[in-house]
Amino acid sequence: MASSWLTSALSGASRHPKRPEHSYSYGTAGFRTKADILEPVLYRVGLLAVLRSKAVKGSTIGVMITASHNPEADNGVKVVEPMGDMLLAQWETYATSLANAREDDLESVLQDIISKENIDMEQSANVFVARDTRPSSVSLAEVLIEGIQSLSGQYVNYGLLSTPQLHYMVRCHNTQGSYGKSTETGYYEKLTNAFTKLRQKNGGNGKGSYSNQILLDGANGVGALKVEQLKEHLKGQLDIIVNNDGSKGKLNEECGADYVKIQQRPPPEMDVKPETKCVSFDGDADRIVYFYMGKGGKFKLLDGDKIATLIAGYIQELLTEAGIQLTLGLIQTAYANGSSTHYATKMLNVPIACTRTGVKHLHHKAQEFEVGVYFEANGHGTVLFSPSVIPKLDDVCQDKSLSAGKKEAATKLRLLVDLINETVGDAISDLLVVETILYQKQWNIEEWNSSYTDLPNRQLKVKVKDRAVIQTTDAERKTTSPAGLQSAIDELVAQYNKARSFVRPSGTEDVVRVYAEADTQIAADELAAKVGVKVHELAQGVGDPPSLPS
Ligand code: G16
Repeated sequence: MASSWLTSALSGASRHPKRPEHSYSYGTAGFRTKADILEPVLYRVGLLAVLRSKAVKGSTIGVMITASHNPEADNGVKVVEPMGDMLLAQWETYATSLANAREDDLESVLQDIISKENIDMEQSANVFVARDTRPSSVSLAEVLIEGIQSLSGQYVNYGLLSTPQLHYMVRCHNTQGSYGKSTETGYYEKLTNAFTKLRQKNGGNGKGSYSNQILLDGANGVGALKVEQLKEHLKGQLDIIVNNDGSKGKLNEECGADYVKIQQRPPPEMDVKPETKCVSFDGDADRIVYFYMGKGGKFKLLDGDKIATLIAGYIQELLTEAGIQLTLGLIQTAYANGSSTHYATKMLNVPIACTRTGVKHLHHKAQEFEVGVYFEANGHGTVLFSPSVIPKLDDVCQDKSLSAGKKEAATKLRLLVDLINETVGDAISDLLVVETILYQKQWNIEEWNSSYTDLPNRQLKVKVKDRAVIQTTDAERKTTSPAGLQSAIDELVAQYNKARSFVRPSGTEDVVRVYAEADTQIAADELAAKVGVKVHELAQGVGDPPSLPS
């Protein structure tokens, strides 16, 4: 006779049947597809989250319902590990098997996970649930909860949160508050306390051209709502004006960090005056880019690479001032602008590592350093501090034999650790970190931008019949399939100066992404377009070949 948990799980699954024509994959950042085919996936992720919680002896697991930068009609789901990081690779495989299991195979897939992971089904389980502002997220959360309850899991539904806030809550809860209070207020308090103290320490002599005014593009998403709450805790230290706050426009439509980065222009809804410091979040507020309109109305983007080098440079300065030796590394992907890599290695002397796209890959690589700064060019990133760092900082802060300057630098670093959400890239935390550094340097956005000049670049999307035909190697910098594509890219790249180009299948959208950079914008655009046409030709393109944004 089937156990009661199994009967309950299977009967729930029959209420949310999976259609044979749909297949799902736990991709770059969880499951992500059209919202209207996600119901069976959400139910099964509910089951998975309970199993994962039981497998880690009842520690709390997080589940975030969001499709982040994707259009409003899409949705998705990401699972958060007990320390707030991303789901283990082995469990991604289980998630994909569960999501794709036929009704009559579900029992064996569940039993297989339970036996491989040696899960005690009597163990209690706890799941934190949150969602973004997509209309579909409400009903998908209900289905997820049904899945959790069918395996008798406990849950807390936080409703609307940014993705990084959920990651933070999960970690706080599992570490009994040593990382902070596992409430939304606790999150704002932790960040703004550290921000305020750093601002006091940094003094800000007011002699530079730093401005505390920020024009924010909230992508019509959850970040816009959360920034309004943040402002209450900041008590006027930053003057943030929120645009695209969700009151009229659609989520990520002609707005948001991805739009600004790919289109290389401000959202049309924003009235951007020259030199005004602007910031763009994505739909679930785990990405941030800065931008402004420079001289002659030229759009200037300060993306994840500029943020990463600013932060890495600041940490390095503080380490030097404090006389502390730690291994500091910067993790990037193939999308990192060649100038940023050059600046980090030659000017900052910070070693670089390159991984595949997906913050989960960067996060793991960053753990190899005592201080690992990781950012994707799209604005997704954070800093990780190894467990040995805080005691080292505390030793310097308390050592009476050391100079006041050294202790002060170590104290600032200690506060910076509290200002950073280490669990995952966090637009709100990253904003506060950037503003801290700019304030200390008394820089305006133009001064920050002048640290190095990006090589002109262009990204395009190509629709193909099956994007899985594109296979890559060398951290996605080269293709191994389809035959002839890499040699065609090499030949095209050779025709331009300082040029580089690569293509890869997206893990969040049904497209192939093309990246090109070169010494001029015209050359980068031309190269991207030519590579896009090659992809279209060799990988069974659908519709017209790609064209440049008008
Ligand atoms: C997600 C991932 C990022 C990745 C992005 C695009 O971001 O978390 O690491 O860079 O997708 O991935 P791809 O090029 O494979 O589509 P988000 O902000 O959408 O969750």
